[in-house]
Amino acid sequence: MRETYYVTTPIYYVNDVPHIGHSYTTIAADVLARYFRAAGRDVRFLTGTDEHGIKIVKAAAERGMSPKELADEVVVHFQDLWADLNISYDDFIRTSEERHEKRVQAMVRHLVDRDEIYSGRYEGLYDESQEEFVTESVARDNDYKSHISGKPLVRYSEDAYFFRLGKWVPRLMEHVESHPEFILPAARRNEVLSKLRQGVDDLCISRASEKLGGWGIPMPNDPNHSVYVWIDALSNYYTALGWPDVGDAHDGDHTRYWPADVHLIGKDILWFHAVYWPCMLMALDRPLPRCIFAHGWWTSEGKRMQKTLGNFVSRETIASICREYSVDVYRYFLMRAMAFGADGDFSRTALRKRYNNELANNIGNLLNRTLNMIEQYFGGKVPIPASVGAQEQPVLDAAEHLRDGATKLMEVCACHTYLDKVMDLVSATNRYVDTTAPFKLAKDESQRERLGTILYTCVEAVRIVLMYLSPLMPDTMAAGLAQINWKAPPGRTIEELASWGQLPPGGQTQKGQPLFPRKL
Ligand code: ME8
Repeated sequence: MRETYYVTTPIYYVNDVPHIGHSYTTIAADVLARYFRAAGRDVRFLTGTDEHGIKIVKAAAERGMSPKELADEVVVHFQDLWADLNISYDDFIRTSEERHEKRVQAMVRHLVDRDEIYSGRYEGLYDESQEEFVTESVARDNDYKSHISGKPLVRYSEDAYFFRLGKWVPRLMEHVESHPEFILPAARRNEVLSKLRQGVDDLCISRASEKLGGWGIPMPNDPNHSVYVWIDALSNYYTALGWPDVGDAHDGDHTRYWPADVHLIGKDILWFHAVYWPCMLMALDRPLPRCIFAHGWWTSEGKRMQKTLGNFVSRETIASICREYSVDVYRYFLMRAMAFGADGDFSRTALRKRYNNELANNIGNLLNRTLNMIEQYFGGKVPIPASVGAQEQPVLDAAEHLRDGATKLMEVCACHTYLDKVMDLVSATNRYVDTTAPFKLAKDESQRERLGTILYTCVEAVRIVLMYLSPLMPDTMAAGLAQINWKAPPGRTIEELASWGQLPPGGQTQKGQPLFPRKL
């Protein structure tokens, strides 16, 4: 098994404040990071902000600020939200930082030296809201509007530099075809492949600096031009690790963490990640990331999120959900409500329903009734189990399936299937309580040993459930694990800790506040 795990989120534009979409990718990355830390890997988790480009220049001008002032103001919203949502990133990169700018220049310099870049003239259309060059035919199909924002495309005509993208496409296709996990989910991979088969032009990778008011990273071979914002942005995944070496304090980490294990992104930015970025890396003779995973988009209350529709899940909405439920419940809902990779809908009603059904009735209730019975029948001490039999088997099997599959599932970002397995164990244990009816056995003193086995089985299953839910709901699960008096011996992996029977009998349980009080 690999020792390290490197996961990244997109770096977010600072033209506007964060919303549910940003929080989704970041929470998913955090869940993966926390899982792999628990699995014993040396994790590097990177997020940050994308601060150059015309979109930021225009947003700043509208607010009467310089781009740098706008970035400095908005970056705080992202950092605060990540602190609120308990995001355990290791590094936060801003593309306006010197450590990044110097390395982008060094990278572009390598490309120039390798004759991967040539000068020419760009005559065509540009989608300023997506920072994307658009071909005439695609523009026509979309009525000369952005396919994402619907804003009119802008015509550019200027001298520019081009990257020999087309030259690398055959090799990229070979790589995509021979590495089924390079682009996930599979449906997205097929979309990329079919678009690649239609042929790809070289990529314009610069913009006249004056058009950007000088805001951007100067091309190292021609300071009158700035590096195209997507080239600048994609590089962050590598520059944050200190590549290329430029002789400053940040040199070095890349040898340990590169190639990235997964770039988590939304489906709208797959093409940049699955085509431009790997082709650049091939041109630089660097290893490719192992996986690019494109998740789906949230609608809200059944409609596309729009500020004017009043259904925008803003930072304020997120804060109010966290106040009403908790940060952990918000994290859980996002990861549970839509299969990772598919689209899904956010609604307060769906959130309440899932909260009551799954968290309050299933998980919280299982913990509560287990602790109640241990308290009532064993003075709160974890009972000693006798031998397990056929009735226990479905619970043990569910725990084993979970333990067996967890890492493999997380390696392909199948967070929803991972959660299904946790919920299978919860259901198996709730069914077990119903069929073994410990509250009836408790009335018969001769069944005391059996009662001990049943309650041990319950509390042990609860322990494993809480451990596997910890990457999603770290604080709440820590509170639950304290209630059953679980103290994990240090230095052991989740897989080791989740093998059956690790909870020592005799420990004093401590029934506390319900983890998930029912909401009316
Ligand atoms: O694209 N549901 O930044 P960004 C789910 N700077 N995800 C959503 C969403 C929704 N409704 N709306 C947006 C950029 N997103 C670039 C990235 S990376 C080198 C540069 C997601 O701030 C979207 O899919 O516009 C994207 O992954 C992310 O928010 C960042 O968007």
